[in-house]
This record gives sequence, structure tokens and C-alpha cells, in this order.
Amino acid sequence: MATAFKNISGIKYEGPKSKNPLAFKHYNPAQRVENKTMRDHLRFSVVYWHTFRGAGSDPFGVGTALRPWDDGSNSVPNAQRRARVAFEFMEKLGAPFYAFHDRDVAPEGGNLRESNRNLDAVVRVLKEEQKRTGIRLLWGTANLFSNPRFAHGAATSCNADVFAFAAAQVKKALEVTHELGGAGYTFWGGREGYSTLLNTDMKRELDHLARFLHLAVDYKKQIGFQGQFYIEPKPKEPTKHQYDSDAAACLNFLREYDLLPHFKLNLETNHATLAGHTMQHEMEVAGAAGALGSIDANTGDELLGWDTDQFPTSIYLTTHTMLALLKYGGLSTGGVNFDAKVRRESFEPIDLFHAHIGGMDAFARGLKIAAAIRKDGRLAEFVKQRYASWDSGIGAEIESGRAGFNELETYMLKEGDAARNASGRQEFLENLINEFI
Ligand code: XUL
Ligand code: CO
Repeated sequence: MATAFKNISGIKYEGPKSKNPLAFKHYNPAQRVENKTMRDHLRFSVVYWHTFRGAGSDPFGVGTALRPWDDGSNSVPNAQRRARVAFEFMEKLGAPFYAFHDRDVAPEGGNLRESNRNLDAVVRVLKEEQKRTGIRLLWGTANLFSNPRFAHGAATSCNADVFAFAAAQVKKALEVTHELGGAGYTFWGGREGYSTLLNTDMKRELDHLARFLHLAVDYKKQIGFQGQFYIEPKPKEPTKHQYDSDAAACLNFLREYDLLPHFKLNLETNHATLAGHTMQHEMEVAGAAGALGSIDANTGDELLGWDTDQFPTSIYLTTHTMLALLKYGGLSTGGVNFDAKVRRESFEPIDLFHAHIGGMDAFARGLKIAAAIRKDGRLAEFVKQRYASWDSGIGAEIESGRAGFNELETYMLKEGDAARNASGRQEFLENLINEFI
């Protein structure tokens, strides 16, 4: 058993009065909120790529992270040792799930066969560790963006050979996710977009992306993988325009190509911000379409315009996120997946604990606050009353399809003008939310 975090025992719930930085103040896994335990509501997940592969490099400097268990080599034994450390971390933290890209967990080889062999060697360890700890795979995915072969995209590459390579890579990633009992599989189109339209046949690229996803759906059926497929929207980075730009664009794409029954959305907070939306907006768009699947929980920085992937600590953010989640029935296959990284300046291993504990507590508070707002009922009642004119009379006639333009004209000629509007009471509602924060 690895002992990378010798001085840390399991992180426990100590309650809001605790001053222990290595304890939960709000996340109490067994505590029931509404109809489920916190553990089942939140389904926290640790991401392998940031937490175990993030070195803290940026465009101006190399990595700063101190990871004494990692010899820095690209070898399989190093990857296997790292996998055991990852499980020690997740077990001590008490995270029930994790997520990975194929190339985070195992080194890419000189060709596809070698890469698959490396992956198998690490998957053996992941499987053992899952069994030992009971920690489960939330979703798997394939890295179709780091290797130079994907410079023009993967499924949307102008080079058919690259499409074929990406298909073979996803085939293997699906098999591995299936073998590890993954609850889902995510497609984030890292380089599925363009830098200039001067060299891009957009229609052809979108057709290819849809073909790729249909092939994945077919293969999923072929191997009997029952996990949920997700698309993760993001508007830009690394490309200037990504085809999966936001929830609405993804839903439209999925619908146009008959893929909607097979996919839900994995929404990421910082991606919503980059798209010029709030996370709440993206969740409403997905929820209304019955496609709210999972969330990548992080946050951006108001003063920085890029994908900083910070750990979420704002109680407003987590409250609004949990209000939207509860409204649409909560998570089933999905989770609260911390696609977040510690800052370059936070380079010690213990910072990984502080970051995750803070994120988990912020979400636990958001959950408790959202449940209290729902129990209070004033917010929901206000919204219900705001639309009361649709519950009877002319509103009900319109909604049921009984009133057309002729009937509406007759009605309005008789009324003379629309009844006066009532106030939207935004400030009153913002104050109401503050009562619970
Ligand atoms: C990139 C991003 C990815 C996906 C998985 O911004 O969020 O890490 O979550 O490929
Ligand atoms: Co993400």
C-alpha cells in the first residue's frame, strides 16, 4: 500500500465550528438532505489529469508541483505507482468517484499497439485499486488533443487517417471504461473546431463529427456498455471556435444528427463563463431538454478571460448550481467532478487536500442552502404566481392550442389592452436568497 500522504489520515466531518483545515465543515456524507444522503446527491469525483498529472506549468514557466512519488519519467512503472498514490489520495479524501483520459493514466507509446499495451498495464492497477477501495469510475475519456497528430482536430480533421486513429483510440478507451465499470463516457472535442474558416469546410467537419459519435454509439451497443454518453460544451480554447460551443449549440447538433437520445451534457462552470453564460443558464438549457447529465465543477477568475479551472469556493455559485440540479431531479449517472487544478503557487501535495476539501464543503453548503430555499417555498411560489395568467382564461387557451390569431384578436379587441404587468421583483428575490446564505 502506497504511503504518499503519511501524515494525513482520512478526512472527517467535524462540523461548522471546526478550525481543522483537514476536516469537512459541511460535507457530512451520511447526512440526509431532502430524499438522499449528501454522498448520493453530490457524487464527488476527482480528476486524474489535473490532480495527478498537472505540473503547474504555464506559458511563461515550467511546472512547480512537488510530487515526490513521481519520478518524472514516462514509464509504465511510474504510471502504476502514481495510480496507487491517486487511490490513496481519493480514499483519504473520501471521494467516491474519479475520471480520467486514457493518456493521463498511461504513457502514449510509439504506436497504437504500444499505447494500448501501456494502458492495459495501468488499467490492471486501477481495477485492483477500485476493488480495494470501492472507489468507482465516474467517466472515462480519450485525449484526442495533445498529440501533434490532432493539430487539425480528431473526428473533424481534414486528414481521414487521423479520424481513423481517433476512432481506434476511442474504441480502446470505451473498452477500458467498460472493463472498469464506468458510469459514463465523456466526449470533449478538444480540437474539434477551427482557427480560421479560410481553410475549413465546416459542414463536412460537422458531418464527420456526427459520423464519429454514431460509430461510438454503435460500438457501445456492440460491447454492451451501459454507461451514459456525455458531450461537454466549451466555446473556445484550444481552438478559436469549438463546435460544441455551449449547451444550446450541442443540443442543436445532437438533434440535427439524430444523436440526442444517446447523449446528455456534461456542463463545466468555467466553460459556461467562457461562452458568456452563467452555469445556471447552461443547466437550465440542458435541464429543459432532459439532457442534464453531469457537471465539471470549477470556476474561472473574473479578471482573467481564460479557462483557469479553479476550485469552486463561492457559496452563491454552488447554491445556484444545486438549486438547478435539485429542480431537474438531481444526478443519476453523473457527478460533481472537480475538473479543477491547484494554482501554480500551491505546489505542495497538501494543497491538493485543501483544494478538494474546500470544493466539497462549498458544494455541501450549496446543497443545504438550496434545500432550505426549496423547503421555504417562497422562491418557487413567486415564480408560480408570476405565470399565473397562463393557468386559466386566455393563457390556458393558448397553451392548450385552442386559441389562434383570430381568437386572440377577438379577445384583445374586447379587452382593449393587456392587463398591467406585475413587478419582476429581482432585488426582493436577491435579498431572499441572501436570507439563506
Ligand atoms: C477541458 C476540459 C476537459 C474535459 C475532458 O477544458 O474540461 O478536461 O473535461 O476532456
Ligand atoms: Co471538463
